[in-house]
Amino acid sequence: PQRIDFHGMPAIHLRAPDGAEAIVMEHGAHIVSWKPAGGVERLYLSPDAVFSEGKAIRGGVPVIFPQFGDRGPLQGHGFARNQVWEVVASRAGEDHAMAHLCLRDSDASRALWPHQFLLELTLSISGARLDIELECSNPGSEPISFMAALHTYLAVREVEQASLQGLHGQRYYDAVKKKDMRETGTELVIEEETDRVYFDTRNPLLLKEPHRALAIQSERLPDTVVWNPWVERSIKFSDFPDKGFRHMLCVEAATIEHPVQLAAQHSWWGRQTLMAL
Ligand code: TA6
Repeated sequence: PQRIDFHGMPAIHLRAPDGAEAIVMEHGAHIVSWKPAGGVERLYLSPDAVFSEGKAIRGGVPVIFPQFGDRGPLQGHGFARNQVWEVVASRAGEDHAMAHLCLRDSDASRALWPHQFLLELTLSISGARLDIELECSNPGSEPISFMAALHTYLAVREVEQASLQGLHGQRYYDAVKKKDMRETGTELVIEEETDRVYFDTRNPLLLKEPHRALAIQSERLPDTVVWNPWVERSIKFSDFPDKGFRHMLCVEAATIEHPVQLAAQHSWWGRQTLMAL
């Protein structure tokens, strides 16, 4: 692993012996690039993303903690994505490369959220696979409660030619229509603004595109958010090109409906795995 400068900020470039690559930033423990072995970039990073202290990066894998969106009193999606994490370890093994970063409560975090915590992100790449594990420990003497998400922006060649399978029959909240719904289709094709939280999803998902696919699995992150801002929302983002929505789809592994209740001196973890097919 190599320390690099990525748009003016410190990052780690991981390279597995099989050629798989990823870049993770200290800012937010934000994964901004992943190329499976022998493959092309599979994460979407906005070409207009802003890299600046305290600001969220548009694209890659923002770590959402301790609040999802505006479902609470904190700033949108919490603060973990806007703070500088510490690199605990990074190494390449015989068949993989990994990095481990952590974020502890600080004066800045306690001013926003008055709790002790230790958040850890471990990413590991090997061949066609990316594993992202988020762990939270409660070193304090009081229970804590939080939501979390890996807000993964997947790269697609043309969103209307992509379909997401595995959500059939799932209950979801449609944040565009502001309604509780149930998925009736066997595959989801994005043809309009889409912002949904699917609850208690159990199946692996498959993002299919002409000539390629991506398997998406999660463990202990039971909800799945599917987001594409489409035409009008995209125009409102200054850090996102007007046509950027054509080349991304967020498929996020999250725990939103039932926030994690973490007793003092306990820890929790959740994981998202992507596998290029
Ligand atoms: O995960 C979907 C979502 O919550 C959307 O509602 C949308 O606003 C998006 O995340 C991006 O949020 P951000 O705070 O990064 O602009």
